[in-house]
Amino acid sequence: MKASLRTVTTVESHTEGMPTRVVTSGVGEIPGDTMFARRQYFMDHMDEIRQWLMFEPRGHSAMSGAILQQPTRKDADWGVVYIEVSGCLPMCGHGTIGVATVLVEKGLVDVVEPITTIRLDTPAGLVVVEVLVRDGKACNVTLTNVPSFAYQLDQSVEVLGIGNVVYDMAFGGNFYAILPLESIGISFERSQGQAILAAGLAISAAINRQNLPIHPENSEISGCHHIDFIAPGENGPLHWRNAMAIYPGWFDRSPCGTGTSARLAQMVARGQFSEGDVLINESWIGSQFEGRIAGRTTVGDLPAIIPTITGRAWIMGESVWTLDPTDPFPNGFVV
Ligand code: PYC
Repeated sequence: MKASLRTVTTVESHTEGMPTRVVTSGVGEIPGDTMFARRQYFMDHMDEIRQWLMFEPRGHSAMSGAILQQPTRKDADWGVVYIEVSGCLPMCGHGTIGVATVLVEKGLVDVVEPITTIRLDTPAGLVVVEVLVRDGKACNVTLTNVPSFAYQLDQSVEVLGIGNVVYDMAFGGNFYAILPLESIGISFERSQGQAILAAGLAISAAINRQNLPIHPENSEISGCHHIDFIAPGENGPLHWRNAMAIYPGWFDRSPCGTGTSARLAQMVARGQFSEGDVLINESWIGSQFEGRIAGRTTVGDLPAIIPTITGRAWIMGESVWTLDPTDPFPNGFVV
């Protein structure tokens, strides 16, 4: 047997269609006193591990994952560093639902039925999840996300090849530009996928050049790489579909947890959503999350909500990844 430079184990899950490769061993403790610092260290010094596990041939153009860590804070059960093909997000909703499902179904937390509460130390702050468990199975996960807020409404940028584009900017753990897909003259159809992704990339480049969003309390969180193209659903005013176009050019297969949080904050700011309402947010592939408001707060000077997102994840298998020293693609590749 050939010597391996690295070996990691993962549990493979998907959240409403979107993969979360949960790294359960092999990475070790990432240096850093907070999960935000660990994420930064990982990006600066260990990014080849992300590339190895996310890029082809081990991953694909929409691959996503999470590295389990011991928490850096006493009030948390587990720490998480999110990884994906585009980089390391401070917070990821579908990833959190995948992680919680893995922690319960693999016995990595004390499981209490019917509700197991898990406190996760994420780079964006403490995220509490409640897992509905029946006979050891995680039936669904409700995460209480970080404070989410409408950052700027009715913004506009000039976009090469499209013209003037009007959007709202909101934060739900990442920044999201939200706009009706029909406002750029494209219909919500699978056949339009490439046109939507191209428009998303052009709009996010224009926003980051002309109107860069910066988190009011953490200037290290800035920029918008997620464009939330929305379209009405068929079941009333609180049912919406979304084509979530993400840099460098892929759709979230799930309805996007942090995107749903941002959307809730934007709807609240527009007076379209309030306590007691339930947003049904439907993904590009037709899977759904439910979004609710659990409370209100402020971020900097901005009114904010505490959103909850409910969705489901499934474990698909487990892997042991090794790296053959003669493998010509130790960091994978992107085509
Ligand atoms: O669920 O928050 C999310 C997410 C972000 C990017 C892909 N999924």
